[in-house]
Amino acid sequence: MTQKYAFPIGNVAIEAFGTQAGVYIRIMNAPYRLHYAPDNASLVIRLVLEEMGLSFETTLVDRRQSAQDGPAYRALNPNGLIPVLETPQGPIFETAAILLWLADTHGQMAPAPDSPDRAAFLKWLFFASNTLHADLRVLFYAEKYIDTAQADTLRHGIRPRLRQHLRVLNDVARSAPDWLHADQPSVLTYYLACQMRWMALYPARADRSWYQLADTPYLQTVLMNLESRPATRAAISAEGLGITPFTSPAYAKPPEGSAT
Ligand SMILES: N[C@@H](CCC(=O)N[C@@H](CS)C(=O)NCC(=O)O)C(=O)O
Repeated sequence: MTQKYAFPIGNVAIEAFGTQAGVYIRIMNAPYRLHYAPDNASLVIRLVLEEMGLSFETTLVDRRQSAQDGPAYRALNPNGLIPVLETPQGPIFETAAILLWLADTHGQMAPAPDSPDRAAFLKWLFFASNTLHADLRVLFYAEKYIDTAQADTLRHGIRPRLRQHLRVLNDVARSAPDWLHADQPSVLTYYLACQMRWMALYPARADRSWYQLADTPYLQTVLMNLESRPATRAAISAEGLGITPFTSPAYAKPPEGSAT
């Protein structure tokens, strides 16, 4: 018989299947369900699930209908942001939290908690999330942070910060730690690769000449190597990303849904 997985719905922990009244349970055929929109932050999670060889289902969040703002999605993530990964421990949101949880749960793609490399890995994972990704959101969604008339000024101001973040990360890649190495991907590698892809593409009608992959040659090598991996090929096919999604990205032509 095919294995079934019991999922709590909402941010509720359960001790054992069926033991608590009032907890809604969804029965699924895979241990994970990724709520995704093409070429959104959910792409990082898809790549990592594929790279770890984990079985998962997907549910499209229809951005054309602003489904991320609707009550069903907000029950999973009250912040209305993509992605969410439903797990047997409940839904997880925040990209870096999902990545760290997957790495620790499956003992893959990150230094283990007792590894001497753990501290260095964690500080750069958090930098990628708290600083790089947060600044990228200012670039992509400037109108959420300031009056529309000033949005371009804000975008102009954030670009030098992003370039500086990339310079620093390129220096880390030059020292080639196991968790940012061209030969073997970590969760952080895929997170950075996706963020660099988005810098090259979004926002669609803004100046993007400030971003040149060749300015960060050590990161460029890391990204190039990711493109030949089966996990990347699977994501290309699922989300219509084109053949060089990290080093020479094109807008997604997804089989379902839309990026914005
Ligand atoms: N801090 C969040 C950011 C996620 C995020 O920015 N998601 C975007 C898609 S790539 C989103 O949901 N945008 C819709 C919105 O801001 O309304 C995370 O790391 O998961």
